[in-house]
Amino acid sequence: MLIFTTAEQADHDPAHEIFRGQRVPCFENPSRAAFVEQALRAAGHTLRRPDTDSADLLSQVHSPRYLQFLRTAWDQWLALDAANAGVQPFPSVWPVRTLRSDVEPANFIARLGLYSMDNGSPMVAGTWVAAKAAADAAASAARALGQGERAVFCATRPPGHHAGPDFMGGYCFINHAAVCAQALRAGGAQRVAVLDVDYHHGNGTQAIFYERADVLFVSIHGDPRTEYPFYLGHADETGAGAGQGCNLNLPLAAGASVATWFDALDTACARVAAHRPDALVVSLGLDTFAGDPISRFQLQTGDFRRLGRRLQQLGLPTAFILEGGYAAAELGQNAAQVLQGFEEGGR
Ligand code: OKP
Ligand code: ZN
Repeated sequence: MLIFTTAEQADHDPAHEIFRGQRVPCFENPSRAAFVEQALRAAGHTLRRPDTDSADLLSQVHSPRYLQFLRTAWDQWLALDAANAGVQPFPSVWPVRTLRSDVEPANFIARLGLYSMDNGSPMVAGTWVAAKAAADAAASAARALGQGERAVFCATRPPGHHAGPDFMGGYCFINHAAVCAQALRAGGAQRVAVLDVDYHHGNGTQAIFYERADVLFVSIHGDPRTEYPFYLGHADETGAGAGQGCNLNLPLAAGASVATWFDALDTACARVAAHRPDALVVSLGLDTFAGDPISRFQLQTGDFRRLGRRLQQLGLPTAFILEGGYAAAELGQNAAQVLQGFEEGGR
């Protein structure tokens, strides 16, 4: 399988995030990608760098003013005070119901809140460069599928599926799965399906494609009544306008069994197949692992091989985009299992 990794991922290395009101080390850190790269090399895979610029695609899934902010945010932060070089900015105020989001505040922290859904997306000097490189990998994956490659894996970070049209959130800045789906459409795919198997609902991807019939979004995740991102991901969200019926959420109770999860996967795969897509994008979160420190499903390492095999059975050109997975030391073997299952599925 073709695999893309980026050197720039290491530049996105925040020191801490806010967890239950305290500053704690970031769960989403460069070691995650390092463990994945190490395991994939050990399994005999060859890793490559992205070869496609995603610049034009970014403006097809994100708003111009959000991209402008993301690109320049760190410089804006430094312009306030040179000492900010060693300080992570966090939003503390958000334009919720009745407040205006059409006027950009002059205050940086207020602007950061305007473009954030939470205070859980720590930003540092290298954030834009790392996220953009991951988007380039997603664009490269779409191009490779267009050229006849059967499957591609983007072993990239930061993740992307919480990033919406004009906001960051949940460690995500650019929605790489959306970039990939959009690139596949631009490359001639009539219909695309995005299957999100991360523990957390991919609210950003859902929002980006909610009113479109050409991109189906299907997600299996912890029930948002108790799990992040809390405010989206319910079963009654089925799409709107032209996209009515092209969104399927399969929320499962936190703690759901492995059997329940694979039943949901069958339901998800049946919906994907019914869409008759020309290509599949998998938002591959590996935080469904039993050992994940911030999630509550129960998959074991061997179950990821079964996941890969099941996805291969769809018979579609497939781009895997790494999303979550915070048991860093086990992340590499879990990713390698998905790839192995996918590759042996055809034999
Ligand atoms: C990202 B992905 C709050 C800590 C919780 C939310 C989890 C984001 C998961 N400071 N953060 O879907 O794996
Ligand atoms: Zn997740």
